[in-house]
Amino acid sequence: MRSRLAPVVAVLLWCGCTSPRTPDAQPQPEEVPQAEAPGVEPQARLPTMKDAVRDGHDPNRPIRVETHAFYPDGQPLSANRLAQLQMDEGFGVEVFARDLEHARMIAVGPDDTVYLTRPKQRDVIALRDSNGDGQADQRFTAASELDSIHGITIHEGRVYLASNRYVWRGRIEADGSFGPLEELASDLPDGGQHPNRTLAIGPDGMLYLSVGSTCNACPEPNPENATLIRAQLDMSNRAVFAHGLRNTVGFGWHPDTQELWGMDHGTDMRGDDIPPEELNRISEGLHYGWPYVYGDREFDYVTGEPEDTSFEEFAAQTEPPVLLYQAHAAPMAMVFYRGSNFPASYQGDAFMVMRGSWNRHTPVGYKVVRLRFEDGQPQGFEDFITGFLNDDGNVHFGRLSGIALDNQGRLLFSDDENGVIYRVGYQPKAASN
Ligand SMILES: [Ca+2]
Ligand SMILES: [Ca+2]
Repeated sequence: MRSRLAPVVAVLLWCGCTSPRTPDAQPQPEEVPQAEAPGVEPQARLPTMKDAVRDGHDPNRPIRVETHAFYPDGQPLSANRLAQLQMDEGFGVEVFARDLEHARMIAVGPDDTVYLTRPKQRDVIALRDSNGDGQADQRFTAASELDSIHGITIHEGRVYLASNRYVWRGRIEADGSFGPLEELASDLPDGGQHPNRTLAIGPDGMLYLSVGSTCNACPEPNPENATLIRAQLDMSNRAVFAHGLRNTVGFGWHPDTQELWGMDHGTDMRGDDIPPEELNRISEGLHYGWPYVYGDREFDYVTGEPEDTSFEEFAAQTEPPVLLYQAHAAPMAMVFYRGSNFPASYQGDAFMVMRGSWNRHTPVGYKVVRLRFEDGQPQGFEDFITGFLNDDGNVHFGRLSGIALDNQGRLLFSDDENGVIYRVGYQPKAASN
């Protein structure tokens, strides 16, 4: 048995005072450590988180953490900005719908109706392009008065919706509207810092629900927080499928292997490059490390050791990620490509949107990323659509959150700040735009 005699004290240096990037908002402060505790060594002699990880630091001694908050200035969408977007040869991006306000998760119905959840508007709206010109020209409300509505998926003619505490299911009628919503669960654990649930139906016909952590980094009293839950489609036999996932918003099954892959959001306030975002192969019963270890089972000295064990013993029981991605990029929804529009080399790759950093000196993310797979194994990430963030990193016009495929194999993705859904298609003869 080991106990934390002296919790690690991290000295937080806000570089707003020494850098041109002035924080315009404070991060969630609940675990932000006190500036200096009595007896703490001078800052200059404290190891950084990186030093501590490298050198095998005593977990009871303090370390120094330098962290930044910087929010690029959000700009509206314009024709000029749209023309700045860069993507692979042969692809084109267009605005499918705009003025959507809090545009979060997307699902596409069998008749190509695009459904969009809007947590701040507490609704799900339906969008249709009836004349095939690439822009939605019909819009109606499919569901309303759903507090913190976020997750959406469609399976065998039914829509499944998730909010902070609830899961609902409803039939999709012939006109695209939702029939009465049946309440399948009303007792999901409180979301706290991460109330934005996502859900999907697996190849095993089971419902998978991501339940994020209530906090940035803390032991979770409710065993369902910071997990992926699995249940029958009516939410019976609900059980934790995987543990130690801080907030895996985007997850999905590779179409060939049926393996489950997800991107987990790393903890904030550990520095510009710690911890990396993680691509995990998610298997039943495994623990993925949060809040005590991150990346390749590195020890999080700011969180400190678990109450009842050591870092070493804890880490040995966790599953490391398969690939890492730049810290703070903020991976959101992901989708595996299984459509007919993109070239064959894209089949079985995953696309995901990176909403973009706030907890970093130089912003990262703000783009659509392709994750290449070969023989079912992930090979690496590459940019797919960039240009939402300018070269100086001080202006953006998109914080991307949802992504889905339509029935023609085109990619749809949403920006929840400007309220836009973009549509990406492949047309080799029109590559000049
Ligand atoms: Ca249209
Ligand atoms: Ca992990």
